[in-house]
Amino acid sequence: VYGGKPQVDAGIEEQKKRAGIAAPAFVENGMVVGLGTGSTVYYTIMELARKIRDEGLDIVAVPTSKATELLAKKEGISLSTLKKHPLIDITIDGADEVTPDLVLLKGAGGALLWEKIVASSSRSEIIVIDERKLVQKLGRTMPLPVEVNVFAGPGLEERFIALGALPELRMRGISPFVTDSGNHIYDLKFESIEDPKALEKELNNIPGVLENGLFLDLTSKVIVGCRDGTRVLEGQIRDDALNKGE
Ligand code: A5P
Repeated sequence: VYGGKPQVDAGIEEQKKRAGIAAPAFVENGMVVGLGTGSTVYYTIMELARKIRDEGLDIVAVPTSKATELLAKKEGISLSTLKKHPLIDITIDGADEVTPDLVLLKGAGGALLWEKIVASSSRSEIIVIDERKLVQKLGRTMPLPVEVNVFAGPGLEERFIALGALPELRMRGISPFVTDSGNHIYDLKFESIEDPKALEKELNNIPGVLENGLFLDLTSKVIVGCRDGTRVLEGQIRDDALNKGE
């Protein structure tokens, strides 16, 4: 399945739905749940809302974007914040690319900063994707989003080029795209990302860069919606590290 070229066909929406609605099976009464952003997690949010209505599931949720906050509110999910709940039991989120060792590229939807903060505050991070998202190496099918402070300006482009990327300021119409925190996003096109760990550090060391879309060592499980059902890729359980405050 890995390495397949992205292709859009009638099966993709169903694959997203299969993955999205499978994830709430890991949610238990009384949990604090991080809610990701995107069209796959949409199905997760709808399924959680259904379980709250029909089965009396009792949770509070911390959203990773204003869009998710609005949807969750509309669906009657009780919301909270990291201020009130700094430790999240389980987060369910989407991704744009996933490698066999569960390293993620995220941020196509522009929510990477809050998503990464919530992921790093979660005991367990479950990723829901359709099978197009499985890749051998990151950066080949999607650019890497980097959230930057507006003040830093286009001077950052030279820094990104020095790292081997072709940077493009994300636009919405004729104006730069603005994130939920009021920042801009550069999409960095690489031929392929050979060393995500080094790149993540190098990018976040550039003054003005707030966060990038590489998610390392954060994923507990990936639920992949496939043509014939779902399959689960297992990662690491983060309970211990978080409990010890490491
Ligand atoms: C949002 O910024 C992203 O990280 C999303 O999680 C990602 O783009 C997945 O979205 P889809 O499920 O819509 O592909």
